[in-house]
Amino acid sequence: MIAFLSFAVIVLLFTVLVLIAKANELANELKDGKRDYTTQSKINGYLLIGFLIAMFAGSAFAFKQLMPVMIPKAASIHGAQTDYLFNMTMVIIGIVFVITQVALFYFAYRYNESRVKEAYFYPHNNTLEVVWTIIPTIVLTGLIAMGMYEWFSIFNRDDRDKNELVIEVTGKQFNWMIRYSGKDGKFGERLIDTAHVSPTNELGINWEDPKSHDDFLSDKLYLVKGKGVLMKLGAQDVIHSFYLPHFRVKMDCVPGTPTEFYFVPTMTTEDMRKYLSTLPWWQTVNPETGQPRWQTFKYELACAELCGKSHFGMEREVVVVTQEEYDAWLNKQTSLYDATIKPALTKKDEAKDEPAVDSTKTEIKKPQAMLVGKPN
Ligand SMILES: [Cu+2]
Repeated sequence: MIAFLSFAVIVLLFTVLVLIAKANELANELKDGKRDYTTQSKINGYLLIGFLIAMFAGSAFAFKQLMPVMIPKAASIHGAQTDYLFNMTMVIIGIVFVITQVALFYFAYRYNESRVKEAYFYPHNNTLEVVWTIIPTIVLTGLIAMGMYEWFSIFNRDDRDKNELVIEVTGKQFNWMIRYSGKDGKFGERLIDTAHVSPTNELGINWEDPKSHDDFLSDKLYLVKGKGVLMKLGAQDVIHSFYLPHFRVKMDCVPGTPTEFYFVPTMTTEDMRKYLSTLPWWQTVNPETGQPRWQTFKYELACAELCGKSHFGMEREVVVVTQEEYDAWLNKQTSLYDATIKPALTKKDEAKDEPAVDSTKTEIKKPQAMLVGKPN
């Protein structure tokens, strides 16, 4: 409400100012009998130059202030190439932007009416037309070609690590379900039907499939440095977007349409912290933790699709470790089947009179922490 009222006040003030200026103009016209734009043109000319200077000074200031807090260098192989493309595009369009804006504002100032300088009338020049059509065409085609080459190399299946790690991530309002295939490296079957999907088995895992017995859910996304990882992505309700900013990974998670993204992390969380400890902003103390910022740095997984009211809470920590650390972590995980289904089956078996258990319909409480992430 306050925002709306503030906006209304600004609009009304602006309208009043415009009307006063208009009335003033009409009064002058009535007094002199003719319109005189000279003074207005002079003021406008200086305002335009002022705006040009303020725009570039403001941009330079914003760059200086914000560059140190921007996301650090890419922690994946393709990410470095993506950054290179991004920076090159920024430099090229930046140069064009500066030249065109300076020319636009300077000419508006230089040829304003008060200076009584008549602009040279130059309606057409074929050579000029050809030059300023061909040069941007070549540059843009080059940029698009490089972008396409990069896109196809990211999605090229032949270049992939043969021992890639496969992780299944399913987005839902408002959480991520991260499933690992366990020690056998194979995911248990999922059956998306009313017999299998239930509040206690949201992914619809078929417990009769032995491959599902070592699958586990993790509240953090564990990755291995230097090892290719294939993210198998999906969504349960609306479109979400799997976003790993530090790895330059972003892919939509679409209900009913599986998507995937393959990449290779190049820095462990510790490597990144070590790198950040060399940068001035990251050395400053975070008042919330009392520690230098680099010490508490964490990679993150976020949802980049505005998917509902708690969209902001769809955040998970990403941990990149070495293969040995990953193996140790893997050994500590308890499979979903062992943690929830097996104890229930044993319990039912003990009560001999009970009818046989249909494991797919068994209603068992899962540890809440495994499914419900706490928004940080
Ligand atoms: Cu989302």
